Amino acid sequence: KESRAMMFQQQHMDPDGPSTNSNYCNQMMRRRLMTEGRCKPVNTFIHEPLVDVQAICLQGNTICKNGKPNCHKSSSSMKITDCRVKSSSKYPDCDYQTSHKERHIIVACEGNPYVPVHFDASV
Ligand code: PAP
Repeated sequence: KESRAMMFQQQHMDPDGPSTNSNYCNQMMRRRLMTEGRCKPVNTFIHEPLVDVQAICLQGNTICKNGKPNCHKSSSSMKITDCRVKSSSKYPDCDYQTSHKERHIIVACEGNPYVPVHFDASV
């Protein structure tokens, strides 16, 4: 089984992106294997260097949406792309709306080293 930290990178890291392309989410959600078995309803890609995203684990501590205390909010805003499945989307043809944004992000961190394992929110 892949580690949670590797899974976070597979699902959320795209430092060199995004291509200026309204098909970004359709391509990336498939390429990163989030359209296997079901269309993952929402997912965010982060377009910043991995080291900058890992550093969020040392930044402002905050409560996660599930009530756990291991979330951290980025002190800087970051380039992200939100992918949200369209209501008209029918598996296996997963069809996403692509929204490029610049926001502070909140991630959950775990382990030693203490690294991101879950994307909680953008604010
Ligand atoms: P996501 O990043 O797309 O939200 P999600 O599956 O919600 O992915 O979370 C990834 C992992 O972070 C989960 O572990 P699992 O893959 O073994 O199921 C989840 O349990 C874990 N995790 C750790 N801390 C938290 C937290 N505070 N809130 C949510 N998930 C957390």
